[in-house]
Amino acid sequence: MFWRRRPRDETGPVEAAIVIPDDAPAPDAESEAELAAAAPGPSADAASPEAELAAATPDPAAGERIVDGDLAAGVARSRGGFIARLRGALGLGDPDTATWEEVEETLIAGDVGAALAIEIVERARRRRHPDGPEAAVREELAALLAPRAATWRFDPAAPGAPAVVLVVGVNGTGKTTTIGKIAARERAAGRTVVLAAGDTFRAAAIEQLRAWGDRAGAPVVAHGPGADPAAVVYDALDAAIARRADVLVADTAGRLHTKSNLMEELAKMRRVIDRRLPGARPEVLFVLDATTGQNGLAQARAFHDATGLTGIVLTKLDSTAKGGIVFAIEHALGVPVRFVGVGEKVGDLLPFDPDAFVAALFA
Ligand SMILES: Nc1nc2c(ncn2[C@@H]2O[C@H](COP(=O)(O)OP(=O)(O)OP(=O)(O)O)[C@@H](O)[C@H]2O)c(=O)[nH]1
Ligand SMILES: [Mg+2]
Repeated sequence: MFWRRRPRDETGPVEAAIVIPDDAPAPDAESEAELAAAAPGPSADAASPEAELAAATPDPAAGERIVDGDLAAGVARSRGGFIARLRGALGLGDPDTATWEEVEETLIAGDVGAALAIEIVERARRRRHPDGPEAAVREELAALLAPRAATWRFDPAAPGAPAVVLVVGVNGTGKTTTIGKIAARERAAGRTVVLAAGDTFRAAAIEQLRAWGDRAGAPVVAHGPGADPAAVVYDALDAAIARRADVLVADTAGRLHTKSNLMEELAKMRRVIDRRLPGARPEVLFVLDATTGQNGLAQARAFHDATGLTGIVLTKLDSTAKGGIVFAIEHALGVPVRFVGVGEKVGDLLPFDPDAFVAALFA
């Protein structure tokens, strides 16, 4: 293994790239001995490259200032789409059966899902809300989203260890972009971040992550294309621990949920984390493209079964008029939506706030 330090850029933070050659040993999570053999060595003495990298860790206060994206603008299409139709139906006075049927159809068209739409309408009808039927539907929708602490952040995976975040999902949903945005957010909040280039299918995927890492001031641990992703995660974990990083975020290949071997690869990454940090509780974020519709639920269930999801990121909310998938996915999985993506800019990943979301939809 060798370490390469990028030259200091006068305008940006120090950027350190950790490069591991293609022929680096790949740990097989089945064997402790193999894992130990693949480890880059636990401690950093003063003269080691690890120590040099630690000294080069960017100033925690030097993270790029990011401007938060606009939630109201991000849900404008949904507000003008299925929510506008719903309000149009309910705004005509005392709703009759036909009106409630239209509300149900509108919710289904907005990707809330048929079973859930029927439940919402039944409950809203029964309520006879003093502020009218629209308020009843709005409150029923809001009630589907579990309350969460506004102060939520990634927890250390184990005491004294970095938070470990695995980002999973099918092709093109926005995983790598989301990781870049998360890295920038964490850095802007003064935390240090290491990224793991666990999508080894394409060289371009590694380069894409490096570009985000450079921008955020987060070193990227990468092996060559085709390398074992679990080995990349293992090395990245070691680097993050040695550097006392606050957060390690691992990219993974976009993969079809029907391919069980690929699911097994994700499970192997989890085993590697658990062996390196016994009892670790990694955050497993499932990235769902909001424009996918109800098919996204099947994807999410398959990933949940394989890896045990702990959070959901709903991307491209800005590109859909059917934001009802937010309600559907939380209800179906019992896993919280943690972030929503409302655009391609670095600040366009917003921590999910249910009340603000519902208010923006009905604004
Ligand atoms: N409009 C919009 N575009 C987004 C958002 N998030 C990601 N994208 C775009 O979606 C496209 C795919 O993003 P990637 O991050 O490469 O997706 P990925 O899941 O890593 O893709 P693979 O690695 O190929 O599986 C890019 O063009 C992103 O800019 C979002 O919230 N809104
Ligand atoms: Mg990617």
